[in-house]
Amino acid sequence: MKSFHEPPSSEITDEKVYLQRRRYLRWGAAGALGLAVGGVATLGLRQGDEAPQASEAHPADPPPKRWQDLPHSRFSTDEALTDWESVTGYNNFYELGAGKEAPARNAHRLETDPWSVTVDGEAERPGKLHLEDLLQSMPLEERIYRLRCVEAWSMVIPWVGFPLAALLKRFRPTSRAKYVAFETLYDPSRLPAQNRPILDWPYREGLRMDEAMHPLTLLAVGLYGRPLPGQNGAPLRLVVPWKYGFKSIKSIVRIRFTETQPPATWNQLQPEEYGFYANVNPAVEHPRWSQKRERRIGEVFKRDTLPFNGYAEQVADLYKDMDLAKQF
Ligand SMILES: Nc1nc2c(c(=O)[nH]1)N[C@H]1C(S)=C(S)[C@@H](COP(=O)(O)O)O[C@H]1N2
Ligand SMILES: [Mo]
Repeated sequence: MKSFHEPPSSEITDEKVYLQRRRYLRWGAAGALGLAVGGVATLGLRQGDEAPQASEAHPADPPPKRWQDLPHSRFSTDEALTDWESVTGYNNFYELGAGKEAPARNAHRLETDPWSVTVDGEAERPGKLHLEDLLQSMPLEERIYRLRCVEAWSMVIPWVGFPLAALLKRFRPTSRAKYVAFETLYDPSRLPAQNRPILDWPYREGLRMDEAMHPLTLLAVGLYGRPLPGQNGAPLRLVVPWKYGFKSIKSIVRIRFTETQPPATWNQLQPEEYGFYANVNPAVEHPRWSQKRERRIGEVFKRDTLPFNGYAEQVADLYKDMDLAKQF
């Protein structure tokens, strides 16, 4: 078994290249940086990319009875689903280790019972919600969405969840609430890679209020009709299908209404590469790899990337007053 602390170079992901580069810079070995970045860029399909491994994580809990006949959302795509093994075996969840297979391997560490979410900030009725109450009271449905990672791969995932708006309304955001901030659990005993300064923990993300209230914005509690596996962000994660995957923050414990734009982890680390908005956009080049095309996991040939990941008709209006090449 590979040591979780030292992923082999074949598992080094594109997002991770940046982190490595930072480490090199900190050590003053700027020369190695060119090698690391250039090396990966020329490899094309890398080993860790090619054949997602079957998930070694504990099988997800059986679905609760009342999940058996969930309504199917009209917002679903009818594209072919990415298989369960890839959806649960090829992940980005740095708190459970870098490398696509590490999260599944380490997911058993992420104990999620009990779990609660604190909702506060600019709201008339701030409060704390226990996961069980949330699952009982929210209108669960199945929704099939495309997920597009900034690393230029994509999947089609059948989520179980409910619109974020349905939850947010319960807390009565005030007129000062212009943004919504999200935080992942901080607990190195359950998310062991938080013992290392890979990112500025806890992972944070944010949306503008209108984005958060948009009917496409989902809080997912399951996939493939089962509770979310740890590696996919159990027990509760955001899904914003028209944005790059890093906006879809996992294992949420806190939601906060704010007046100003909240800090977001990748955006703070490297704003030229990871915008706050991060709308999928084939016309905005990422400094390290093109966003024009993508590889759908399980397919051989690349496909064209669509503006807003194919959800332009529903969301383009949200940005009509913005220059998306500048405010990316
Ligand atoms: N807390 C947290 N959330 C996260 C990440 C992470 O490392 N930590 N990775 C993001 C990235 S880069 C992507 S592409 C998606 C991947 O979701 P999936 O593994 O369920 O496909 O989760 C996002 N949410
Ligand atoms: Mo990603």
